[in-house]
Amino acid sequence: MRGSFLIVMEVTNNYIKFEGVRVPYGVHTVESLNYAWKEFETRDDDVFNVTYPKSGTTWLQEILSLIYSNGDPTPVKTTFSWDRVPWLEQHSGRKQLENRPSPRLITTHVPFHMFPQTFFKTKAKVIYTIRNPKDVCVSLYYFSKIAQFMEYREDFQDFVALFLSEDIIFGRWFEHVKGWLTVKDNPNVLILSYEDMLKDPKANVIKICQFLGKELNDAAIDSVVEHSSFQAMKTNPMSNYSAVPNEYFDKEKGTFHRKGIAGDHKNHFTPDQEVEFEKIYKDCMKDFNISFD
Ligand code: PPS
Repeated sequence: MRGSFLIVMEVTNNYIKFEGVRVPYGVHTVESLNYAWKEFETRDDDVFNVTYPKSGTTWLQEILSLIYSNGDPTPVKTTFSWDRVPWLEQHSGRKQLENRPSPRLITTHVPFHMFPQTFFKTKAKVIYTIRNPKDVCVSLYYFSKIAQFMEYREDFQDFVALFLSEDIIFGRWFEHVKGWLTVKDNPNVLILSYEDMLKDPKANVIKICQFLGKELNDAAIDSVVEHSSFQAMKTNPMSNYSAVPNEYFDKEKGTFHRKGIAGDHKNHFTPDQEVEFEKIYKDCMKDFNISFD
């Protein structure tokens, strides 16, 4: 049951269930989720980078930072991504965002129904990036190995079952994406595709600039593309999470920037799993016209 007056909340193991959505506890609290949803004061020039986990969040953090520095790489080389484009719903959100000068660049994984209520009364903008859910699942599987706050299932088959269940963090991919697609025609919402960004990063940077009303010259656009490339980000300690202590990310078990490609699911899903996943996908997404190469 959902509604603005009823918050269904429960804390078990390392997770909170808030408004029917499970999120890691500690980095998120009931207070921080409530702040994001009910108390956050959206400003007209706020820009939100919204994603389901593992869909291109960090990539967009880099692109937005670079667009707002007119292609100058200094900020991305000197300031951590989480300080440049802070997380709205995390416990640090209020402190990071409240007195921040405009324009604020803000990151969030919250589903549509937990997004700041004040957004809809403003001219603020949302960029929502979508990635093939099978690749999201693979990426999250490897991430759950390194992220100590996530439930890990060694067997990939078991992990797919978790991914398809309501116990997965931030809720199921299908509901998250469908929630955000309800506002796809809002002129203040831009929907991007991770796969399309891989195919043509420059065209996508130009699209983002146009959406944000940012006029960058060609050299600046090239600089945005160059400094937000997978290789540049993988080796940038300000963006690759290598500075996170081992108690949160066990770096012996992998790196945040893993492959950065489309189609890795083909190396992980068995033919039977593919068929099963496609069946669920078709059923859940039947009213939505999105497909992945
Ligand atoms: S998180 O934890 O939700 O913030 O993760 P997120 O940043 O959304 O997703 C991580 C995956 O995105 C890949 N990535 C990139 N791909 C292409 N280009 C760039 N610049 C880039 N930066 C990050 C990252 O490698 C993860 O995907 P996988 O498939 O695991 O490699």
